[in-house]
This record gives sequence, structure tokens and C-alpha cells, in this order.
Amino acid sequence: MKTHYLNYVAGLSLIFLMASCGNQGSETSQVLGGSAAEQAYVAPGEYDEFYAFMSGGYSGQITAYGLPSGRLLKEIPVFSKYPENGYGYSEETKAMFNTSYGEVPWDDSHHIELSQTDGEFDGRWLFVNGNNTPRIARVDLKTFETVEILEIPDVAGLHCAPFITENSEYLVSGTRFSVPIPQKDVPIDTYKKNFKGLINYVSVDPEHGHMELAFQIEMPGFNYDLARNGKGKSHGWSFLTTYNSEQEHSLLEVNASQKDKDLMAVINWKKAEQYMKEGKFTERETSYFHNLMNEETSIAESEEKTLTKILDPKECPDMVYFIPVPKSPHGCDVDPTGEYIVGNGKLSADMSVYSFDKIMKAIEEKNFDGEFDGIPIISYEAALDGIVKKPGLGPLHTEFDGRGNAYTTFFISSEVVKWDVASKEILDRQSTFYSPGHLVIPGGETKKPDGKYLVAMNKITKDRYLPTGPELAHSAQLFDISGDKMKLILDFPTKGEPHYAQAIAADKIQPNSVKFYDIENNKHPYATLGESKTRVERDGDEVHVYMTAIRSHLAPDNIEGFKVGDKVYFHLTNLEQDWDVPHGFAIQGATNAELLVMPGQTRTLLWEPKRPGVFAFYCTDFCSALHQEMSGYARVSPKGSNVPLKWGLNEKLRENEQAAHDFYEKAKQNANIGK
Ligand code: RUQ
Ligand code: CUA
Repeated sequence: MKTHYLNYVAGLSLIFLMASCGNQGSETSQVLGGSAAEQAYVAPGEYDEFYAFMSGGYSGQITAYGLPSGRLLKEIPVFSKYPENGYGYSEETKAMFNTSYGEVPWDDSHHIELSQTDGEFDGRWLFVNGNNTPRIARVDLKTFETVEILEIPDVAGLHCAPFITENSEYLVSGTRFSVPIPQKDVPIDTYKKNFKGLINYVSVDPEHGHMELAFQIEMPGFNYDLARNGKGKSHGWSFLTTYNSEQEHSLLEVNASQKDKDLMAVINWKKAEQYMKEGKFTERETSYFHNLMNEETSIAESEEKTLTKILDPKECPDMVYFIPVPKSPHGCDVDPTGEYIVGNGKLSADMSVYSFDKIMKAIEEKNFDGEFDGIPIISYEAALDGIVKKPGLGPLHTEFDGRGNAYTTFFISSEVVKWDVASKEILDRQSTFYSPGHLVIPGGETKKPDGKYLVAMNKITKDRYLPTGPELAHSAQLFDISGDKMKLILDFPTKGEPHYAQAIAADKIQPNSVKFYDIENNKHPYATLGESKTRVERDGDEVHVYMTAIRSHLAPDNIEGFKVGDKVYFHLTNLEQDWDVPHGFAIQGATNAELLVMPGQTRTLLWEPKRPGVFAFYCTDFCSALHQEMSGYARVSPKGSNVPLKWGLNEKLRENEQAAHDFYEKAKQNANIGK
């Protein structure tokens, strides 16, 4: 018996292992014709038509690419500290990493969701989940900076997140792992009795984008995997796939794959709102952090919250239902009309497509097939619209082109398959190299997809690029989907392990992009708004340096009177009011990182000098022809010494504003030669 069981385990693993190498060989050196290359070509100086925002997976970050060129435009740090610009190291950004577990410098980010208005991307914000220490982050698309992180309490592995509703009312977020709630010390084999899963509704303030945990729904202890919200006619409903309806806690690979069907949760969130208004919730004590960048001071502020509101489906009838989905479902996607919901069973030979109208009818007629924990299970046949027969192996995710077609990735058979949503007929299939996870079509999850391109995000790279040791960059593949057949037009490497991406027309973001921060609005308490105000102040062991940067000098640039054991705070204000002129700041012996300060912004680096001497500091960003001159010295004396504080650029300039002005004008002219 035991051997038999183990063989079964080995067999299953093999299917997935084989997937990764299945397509190697014959097709790998497919040569692209000239016309294909032209389609992805964006000439020097030209802009791309779309932004694609890719999650970083285990990098915890987001990258922005241009489509169709596949050019990397920017890496946006979100959940991981980023010494490249001081995010998470500067005093202003440290609080973004606060959680109920203390400072957490990393996470695993999977799903990008762009804000929507009336079911279309509006280009305002971008949300992304942190899996490991459950959190949701918001990036402001005016500045491409992370401005808010909200922790989600009492969940584990926030994979099923942060799926947005059609007017950005909520970010729906389910727990991947069920856990004891509230957390307690219990034997793991009491799973069935003690473990529960929470589905979280995080509201988004329509004006400022601020997130708040509105309510949590306490669900049976399954694994909640992915979700989508209804749109148009199905607006007000959420659909979430689950696996492990077996409620096993070990060797899930086998034990959570026993049942023929798992369950998709169907939630009427308008009903949930009504129950919230009626006060049908219970409050639970917990702890979670809300970190928000103060727009005026540009300093992250952190607040611990201690209460959540829970809705129990047993007390709230007509709020939650289940529908059976064949075999370990993963993706769950709603078409642009809001009528069709695609449930992809990873181990199922077919794909089930459900009809929203039929689901509503089944609910009305109470066409149920029993219940689970008091939650009615809608009859599979009653909810089903139709089946896509033998589309491929290992279906994962589906997006839509707005012309009635769906595109699904198949991990095991390593392909993208195009099919007709209404007729379920398969129209085309193209290999990907290799084993795609998610795919993205610009606007492909909205009411109005821009069905021109499709990007498959592949999990395995193997022989697609020059080898770079054991680890290869993950590959993305761009297809032209404007014709009947999909056409591969570009391969490009990505950063981290992109799970999902969303792409949006550039003209929804580009006009609002901030070029520099208005220094008039800089309300940072340690800002130095003008070089005449630069100074150094001591308060016990703390020393505050009010420093400015403008091409091509830091002021002050000679500082004496630091002592071993001091905590020196360099508050650097970049006085530039021009696009693309950040200044950097680095000092020898700093054990954190550098600062990269945007024009008009103030950022602070803590330096704790460890030994006496004279230490150089300098600007790290090649900002002008005289960038190399942009440097200075800090003199450190032994602890207890009485060397007085002294600083300057040039004493004469500090006293005489006109002389200073002339000097800087001249300096600017010199510096601009090189820019
Ligand atoms: S998942 S590769 Cu983390 Cu969205 Cu399916
Ligand atoms: Cu400022 Cu280089």
C-alpha cells in the first residue's frame, strides 16, 4: 500500500516536471521573419504604445515595460528594500515596511491590478499583493512610487489578491492558506476543526486611493487561489477559485487532488455591504499595520490597527455560494460582458465555462446540490454554460480580446490557446517557450480590452537566451493577436518571476506623469528650501545636517565636529526644478544605502561614524559635466573631543545672498554644458 502511494506521488510530480522540458528541441530556434520583427520595433526616440506593469514574484517589486518593444522602463520597489534609491533605507521610507511582525524587508508579489472606472483602466493607481506577510500595496502612477501598504490580518499567503471591482470600490483578497483564527497553538492535524479562511474586502477611497479593510468574510478552511469580480451585469459579485476542499494539511500535491471537483466561491458583495450596514458583523481583536506616505511631507506614517469586522455566511443568507469546478482549479476569469466565468482546473482535461445568468437562475430556483458549512452549493450543470473540450494540458489563466475570443495559457502543454467564448470552439494554438503562467492583453480583464497584443509570461526559460549560470531571466513572449492566428513577434527577459501583469494605453498615464516635485509644496520638517538655510545642528548625540543639492555641489560640503558614536542625519533637499535631475548622496562607512533624491524632494540618510578621520561624501548620479566635483568631506573626531561644529561651502557666500546667487547661476551654466 505504502509503495503504491509513493508511486502515485512520484507520478504526479513527474507530470509537472515533464511540463518544463516537454517542448524543448525542434521548435526552439524558430526564426522570426522580418515583418514580425518590425511589428515589435519602436524606433529610437519613439514611444511605446502601452505600458505593461509586471509583478516581480519573489523580487517583491514591479517592473514597467514598454509594449511592443519590450523595453524595461523602470523597476518600482514595493515590498523589498531597494538600495539603488534608498527606498526602505531612508528615514522617510522605513515605515513602509512596518508590519505586526516588525520590519519586513521583502515579499513575494503576484498580482497587479490597475484602478478602474466603469470597468476600464483609469491610469491612476496600481495595486499589488504581498504573499508572505499578507499585504497590499498601492503605487501612484503619477510618480511611479509606492505610497501605501496595508497589512491584512489573520490570513496566510495572500495569493488570491488584490482583485479589483469595476469602479475600484474594493480589492478582493482571499487567503491562500487557511490557519487557526484567531491564531493559536493547536496541533496541525486539527485542521478541519480549527482552520478557517478569510476573504477580505479592502475599500479604496475614490479620490485619494487610500485603502481600508472594510470587512472580512469567514469561510471554510480551503485554499483560496485566484479571483475576479463581475462587471456589467455581474457587477456586485466576486468569483474565487479554491483548492483543497479536501481540507488536508500535508502532501497537498496528492491529498488535495483527490476530489473530482473543488469549489468556486461566489460572493454577493452588495449583499455583504447591506449586512455591514445592518450591523450583522462581529468585531475581532487583532493587529495589522497601515503605512501611508504623507503627500505633504513625503514621509511614510505608520498606524497599528487592532479591530476587524467579520461577516459569517451562516448568519448572512444569500451572500455566499459555491459552484463545483473540475479538479484543482487555478485561474478564474470573467469575460468583458460579465456573462461568462471561466474556471480552469489544472488537472482537468476540459475547461468549464459558467454563465452568470444561469448562476442567478439557479440561485433563484434554489437549484442546489447540498451545502458546505451552511453555504449552498449551486448545481454544476445548472451553472454551466458549456465546456471547452480538450483544449490542452494544465490550463492556468484566461484573458479576452474584446472580440468574443478568449486566450488561455497551458502550463503543461506549454502553449497559448485561442477559443471562442460563446461557441467554445478552439480557433488557434501557439507554443510558448516554456510553460506559461499568466498572460496579459492590454485591458484584457476589463470591459474594453485592447486586443492587439498578448504577452505570455513563461516560467521556464531553458535555452532561449545565452546562459547566465544556473539562473536564467524569465522570458516573456509577445504575440500579435490582431489577426485570426496569433503570431509570436518578440522574446524579452524580465526581472524576478513575473506572475501577472496588466498593460494600459500609454496615453492614460503619460500626460499625468510628474516631472519633478514642486519645491513650493515641500512640507518636509527637515527640508532646506534654499542654500542660505543650510546648517548643522547638534542635539546631544544627534546631529542634523540640513543639506541641499543643486548642479553641481552639495551644501555644506565641508563639515567638522562630528564625533564617533554620533547619529548623523543627512537631510538632503534637491533644489532642482527640472525633469530627470535626481541627485544622489553616499558617504563612506554608511551601513545602509545611498539616497537618490528627486528634484524638489527631501530624503534623509542616517550615518553612524565608527572611527575618527575625514570621510568623503559625494553625489552618485551623473547629473552634470561637473558631477565628479559634486562631493565633500566630513571630519570625525574621537568620542568626547571638543572640536566645534563647523560647516560651509564658502563662508562668504553664506553671508551674502547676491554673491551666492551669482555663484550658483554661474555654476549652473557650467554644469548644463554636459546635460
Ligand atoms: S498565479 S501562474 Cu500566483 Cu496568479 Cu497563476
Ligand atoms: Cu548631482 Cu551628480
